[in-house]
Amino acid sequence: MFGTVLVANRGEIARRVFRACKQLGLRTVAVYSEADRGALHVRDADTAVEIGGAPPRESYLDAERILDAARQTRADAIHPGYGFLSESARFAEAVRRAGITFIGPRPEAIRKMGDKIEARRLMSSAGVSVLPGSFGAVADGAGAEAIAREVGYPVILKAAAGGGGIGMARVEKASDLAAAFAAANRRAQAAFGTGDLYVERYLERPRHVEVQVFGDEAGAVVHMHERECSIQRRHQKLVEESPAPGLPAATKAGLTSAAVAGARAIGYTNAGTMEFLVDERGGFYFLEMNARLQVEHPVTEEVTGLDLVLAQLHVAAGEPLPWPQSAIVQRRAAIECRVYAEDPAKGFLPSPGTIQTLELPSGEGIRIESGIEAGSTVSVHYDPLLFKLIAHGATRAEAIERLAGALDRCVIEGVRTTIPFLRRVVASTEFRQGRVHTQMLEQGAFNA
Ligand code: MV4
Repeated sequence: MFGTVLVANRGEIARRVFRACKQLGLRTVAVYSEADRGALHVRDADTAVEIGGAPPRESYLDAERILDAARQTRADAIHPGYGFLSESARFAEAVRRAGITFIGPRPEAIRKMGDKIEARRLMSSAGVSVLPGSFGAVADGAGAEAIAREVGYPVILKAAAGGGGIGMARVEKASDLAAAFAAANRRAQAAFGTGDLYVERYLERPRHVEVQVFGDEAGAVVHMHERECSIQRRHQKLVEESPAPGLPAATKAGLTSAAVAGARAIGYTNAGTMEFLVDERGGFYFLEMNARLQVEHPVTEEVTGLDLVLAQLHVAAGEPLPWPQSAIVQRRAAIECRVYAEDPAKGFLPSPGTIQTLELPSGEGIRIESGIEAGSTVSVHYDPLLFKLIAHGATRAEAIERLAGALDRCVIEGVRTTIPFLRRVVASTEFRQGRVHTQMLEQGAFNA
């Protein structure tokens, strides 16, 4: 095991990783921007290095400054958290070249999964079902039209370098394709520096279900069951849970075995997530793979009783996965709510400012992952996630009951938060019946 771990991140995830490091007796290094001088994650670490200005480009996205901090503090390993540089193959490669362990997948795996066309092709070759569509970049509107004629309308144009919903366009009919292609191509070029697009048959009102996978350097790959993540707004997840309510047993079995087959096919190591769309009949289709630890990993931890971050540290140090598949069991139900500094009454407008009052719930079945305290400032420069509230129970009903109680006990003054919205979700009949899909917010399911 390495001696010193630097976390190239901030907020709750930096603190989560430090906690795991401390359990193993590892020395911890924080990096922080000017805006984060007083931040909790800085105080959690044994050593902290200021790396630059508040804008992420000048600090948390600056690979050179982070590597300098790692060399200066003699860090043996870097954990990237999520977001920022976590899925940068170039960063993972630079870390490796500096003789430092990257706590995550190999750069090659990050690169392959970052190219959504390549990911789709590799997963399809591995026997994982994908939606009908193109298996390469389409050259122009006419190329897209030829594919769409085969698979049927509506179709969706997606950016090869996209993911997370950026640069997608739904197209209803052939006469709209040329213009939609030009617009999506231009947007992808501007956002990613490459305009490559591919085409898929569009699936209406799907559920988003993902499978946590884990690989070690000896080639073992296991899954840690699924998470239902359909309650999203503009591709930002708001509520995640496991088990996925009402998922047919055959779908569940198909998803998990596809996820493992897909991860094995690319020699995947460390924590990753295979995302799928699930249709009303239980059919499932590979969407993309996230080559990182995800925000919602605590849901899986509460359900299985495993510690994913500890596992990441062990596996990155070259140790085998400690659990055979048979030891990874969904024993409980867990639900996570993401509390953001956003005003749901104003279209989820960001609400930066200073936290004046902060009272967070605790108790049986309640877990909080927080990056803030009273007096913290919520900067416009970063993701406005304040904390995650995770409830678990023996059953989904028990988890919901605990979650509803915990949401009612949260007191936050100084910024607006998504809590009023989350309370409505948890109180709703649709949610309580487990009848969720990705278009619920657009359809106004949880409006006040
Ligand atoms: C789709 C789709 C329907 N059909 N692909 C959105 C994010 C990106 N990862 C893929 N996304 C979608 N791809 C086909 N062929 C609908 C979505 C989608 C979505 C997916 C998951 C969760 C929420 C979503 C919200 C809107 C659209």
